[in-house]
Amino acid sequence: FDEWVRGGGDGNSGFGGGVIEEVKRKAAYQAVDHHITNSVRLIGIGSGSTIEYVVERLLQRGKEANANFVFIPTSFQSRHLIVHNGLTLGDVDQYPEIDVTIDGADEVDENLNAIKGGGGCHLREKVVAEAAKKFIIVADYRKNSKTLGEKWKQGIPIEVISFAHTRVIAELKKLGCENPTLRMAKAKAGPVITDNGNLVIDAYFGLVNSPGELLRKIKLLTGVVEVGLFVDMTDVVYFGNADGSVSEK
Ligand code: ABF
Repeated sequence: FDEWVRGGGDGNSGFGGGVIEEVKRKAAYQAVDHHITNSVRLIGIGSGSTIEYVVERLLQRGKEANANFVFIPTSFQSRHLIVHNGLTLGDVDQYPEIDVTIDGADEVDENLNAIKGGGGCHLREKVVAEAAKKFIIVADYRKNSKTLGEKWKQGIPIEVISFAHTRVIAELKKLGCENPTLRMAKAKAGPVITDNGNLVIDAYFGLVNSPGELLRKIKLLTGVVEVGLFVDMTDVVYFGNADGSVSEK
């Protein structure tokens, strides 16, 4: 993998050694082993660092075994991962209905609702997740919580058009978010720009007891393109636990 792909997409963790990486790898491998079988053909590939282990597992099967699959990306990073590793690239325009999508997450609650978009890719991730008959999340134990907002304190990622970002920030305050923040690039030279040419606001609402309700309110704000709340979408989550085991939720 190129170095930028290793760290790319997630913005919160890197590709390397250590317990976290090991359990991310185990969760990803299990998801692949259980769901990428000969009965599927069209596969959505999410973004972030855990997804790299999904691709790693697929590559272990060899070229021939992957020849019948078509992979649909959810971001620039994910597209690069598919192409760079010689997998067959598809497009959601070609395949608006796909078999299975595997993606990472920033936090998952007890009802399998998720916060996504720490890497700024949640718009395309949601399109490809919705296109799939089965949507699977792979993550490590740090993302496993009872209620959203318990562990992911950076806020709910909200993709907005540039023209409306100050207006949306004002409206998010009215909805109860104290400090909605325009996401800046690491070098602080300017804002993060998504694959779609938009901006991202991170809005922390504390514990989110009704994610569906909050999603609807934010989505109705003019200028909002997509919200990183994935509600009632996930079929199964594979968590890599601190003790090295993998649990299905
Ligand atoms: C994507 O990458 C995102 O929706 C989420 O923000 C992030 C998770 O990354 P990682 O697997 O690196 O924790 O799935």
